[in-house]
Amino acid sequence: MTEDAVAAIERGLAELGDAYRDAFATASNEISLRDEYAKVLGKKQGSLTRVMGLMRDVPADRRPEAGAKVNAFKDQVERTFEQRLADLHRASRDAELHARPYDLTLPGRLPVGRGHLHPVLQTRDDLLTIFRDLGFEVVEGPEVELEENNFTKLAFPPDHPATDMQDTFWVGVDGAPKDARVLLRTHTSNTQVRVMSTRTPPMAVVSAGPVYRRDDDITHSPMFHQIEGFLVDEQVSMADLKGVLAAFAEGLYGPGTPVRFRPSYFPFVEPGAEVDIGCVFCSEAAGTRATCRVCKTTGWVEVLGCGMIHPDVLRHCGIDPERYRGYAFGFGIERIAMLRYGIPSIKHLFENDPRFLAQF
Ligand code: FA5
Repeated sequence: MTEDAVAAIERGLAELGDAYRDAFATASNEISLRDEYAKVLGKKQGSLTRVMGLMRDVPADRRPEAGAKVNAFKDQVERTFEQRLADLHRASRDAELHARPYDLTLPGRLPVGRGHLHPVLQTRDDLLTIFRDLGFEVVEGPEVELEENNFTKLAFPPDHPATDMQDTFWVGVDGAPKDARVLLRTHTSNTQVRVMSTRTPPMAVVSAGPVYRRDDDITHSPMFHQIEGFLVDEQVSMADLKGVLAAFAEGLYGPGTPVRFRPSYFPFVEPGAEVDIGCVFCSEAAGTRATCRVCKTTGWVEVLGCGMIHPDVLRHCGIDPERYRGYAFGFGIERIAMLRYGIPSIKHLFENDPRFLAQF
């Protein structure tokens, strides 16, 4: 029986002979080569695998001799396979290199949809254009800011609720020196401070960009965009501010758009006001006012905060309040975009759903 096992192995190897060489050589691609290889060395059905299975019956003292024969045969098969595989790879690479080249300048066969700016950025650009046309210079400010430029120089008292951990995103405050604490700016008024601290009047500047607050509901988002504008000169009054904001409302919503100022409080302006514009979604004449959800039937929608820059703020920025005065205003771009396009929730603007964004 044991002699038979060795003999059977030898007979098996002899029968296999070198037929595999022809089979490998005639395989014309990698898939058929691998099929041929599996016929010889496949785990279950391979012809050589079956012969190798006979090793189980070879007695220990004859195993080295029988094993050497089997392994030598197997090595030959594997070497031949690897060699052929390398030849096939080289041949297909050569074919690729010598094929007719692709013309990369040809137009694509499928039309590619064109993208466009996000509605918030479209609105931002339109607003900046209005102010640029009114003579304002556009300036950028940082989103990560010192507490000093975001709050202190704007005359926020240290215990103002806006400076709270619950309202503002502070950055690495632990261990920071008290006068160098860093935060994500809560409004674009930081740019007002930066520009006023480095230039001498006159100046008329607008700045737009993202701001951050711990806010989250249907009209409030933790990240939103603001535009800040301000002007400092020797002869400046609320009347100038009113004229600029009326021009802005007309630029945005058309001639004759009504504007109304309501007294309001911001620590960095005196006097301060909030500005409402006439609701563009309803009208008394058309009988739609009584049900308007946008203006809550009042006929007015609040869009921004503004006022005459507080003398303390001018002083903090190195500007003499005896000689100069200024006005400033700031508003949320999302709010304007929502009114402009009739978007009922601020969330739509940040979900990035292409079905929504494609409408603008
Ligand atoms: C300010 O941020 C002042 N810096 C504006 C200002 C500038 C006043 C210069 C005076 C002089 P307020 O916190 O009200 O003010 O924000 C201004 C506008 O930002 C609001 O009218 C609203 O439209 C928008 N806004 C505020 N919080 C959010 C929020 N979480 N999500 C979206 N929009 C917001």
